[in-house]
Amino acid sequence: MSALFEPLKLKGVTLRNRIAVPPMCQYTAQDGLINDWHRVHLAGLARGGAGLVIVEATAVSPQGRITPGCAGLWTDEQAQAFVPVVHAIKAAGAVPGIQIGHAGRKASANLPWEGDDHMPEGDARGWPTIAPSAIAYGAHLPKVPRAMSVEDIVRVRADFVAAARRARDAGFQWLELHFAHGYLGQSFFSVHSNQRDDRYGGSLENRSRFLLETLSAVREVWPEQLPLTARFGVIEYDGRDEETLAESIELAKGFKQRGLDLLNVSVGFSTPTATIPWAPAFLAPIAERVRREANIPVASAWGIDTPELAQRVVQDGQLDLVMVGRAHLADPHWPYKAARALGVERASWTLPAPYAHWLERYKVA
Ligand code: FNR
Ligand code: 531
Repeated sequence: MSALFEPLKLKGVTLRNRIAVPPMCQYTAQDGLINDWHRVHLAGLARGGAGLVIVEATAVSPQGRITPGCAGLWTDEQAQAFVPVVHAIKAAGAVPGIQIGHAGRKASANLPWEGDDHMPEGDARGWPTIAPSAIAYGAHLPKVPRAMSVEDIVRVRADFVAAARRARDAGFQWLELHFAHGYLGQSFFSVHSNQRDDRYGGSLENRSRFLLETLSAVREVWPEQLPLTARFGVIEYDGRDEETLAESIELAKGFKQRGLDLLNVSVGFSTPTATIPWAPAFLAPIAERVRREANIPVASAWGIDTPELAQRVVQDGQLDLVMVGRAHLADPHWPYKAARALGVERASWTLPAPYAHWLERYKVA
């Protein structure tokens, strides 16, 4: 049996295999409202056989979007627009997930193919940004954010809770808090971006506070039997990796104590001066260390795009769940082809019966 095609049971949800489509922004929403493209994009990916499809980073408030084209869950209308997406993903046999987040000091940016940079001051499409401290990310994101007051922190936490409620009511069965990639959650944890001198800054405990309080608040409204997860950057590649990893593992333990069911291990992306050692599955050994030391199920991504590599990282006990991103954009049938490449007898697990019957029976593919 192939480890990659073993089901994964987490709380009351069972994924048909260890392959997930990670959240991938489509930058095509209007005022946070998704449209037919999102439905085509996500249903198509779900039909390929993945066990889990996670909808892109969806903002908990207008100000929390990365770009004007990002999806949102701050209104009931926006939540309603996701219902057909949930149904389509389920109809394809995958579990519907969604990632909710706030972009913090990386918000108010152009679309990637229009510069991937902060919109200039005065540009009507942009908006003022907020963050733990009035420190800009730098490079292509030079805007200096306003330092958040405690009232701001309380409001944003409430926005996460409201978005989680909407995701629940829309029928999503997997929730991922976006605490990674230099956005608001990550920026509270990183000393690159958080130099507050109140209870939300300074010590590890204080820099963890926003993330732990937000997780606890969301846990109260997210159904106990549905997986509550978070994506978090455990390493920055900024020359202080050992210290950052040790702190991140302490945070992961705190996440677990407060009801996190799985950690999606990623990179911090808190500073433009990082030297990231890009390579296929470069994060898998890091994720394995978090999995072992924090004793929590982990997922991860980054260049895991061949069946053999995806199989290996699961078989070797590094990941419980593999996030296959760009390879899915290139080929929505990636899981089905992986099943055939790995000789998984019941490839039909990853295909709707009408497809499997004719493909398996007549071996046309
Ligand atoms: C991403 N990624 C991403 N990550 C995340 O946590 N939330 C998001 O909304 C997005 N959006 C996004 C859009 C696009 C177009 C790409 C290519 C990537 C990162 C993504 O989830 C994944 O971690 C990376 O792409 C690395 O995995 P692959 O692509 O090497 O398999
Ligand atoms: C990060 C990324 C870097 C390099 C290659 C692929 C992806 N992502 C982060 C995304 C936005 C797009 C870039 C989010 O987390 C929203």
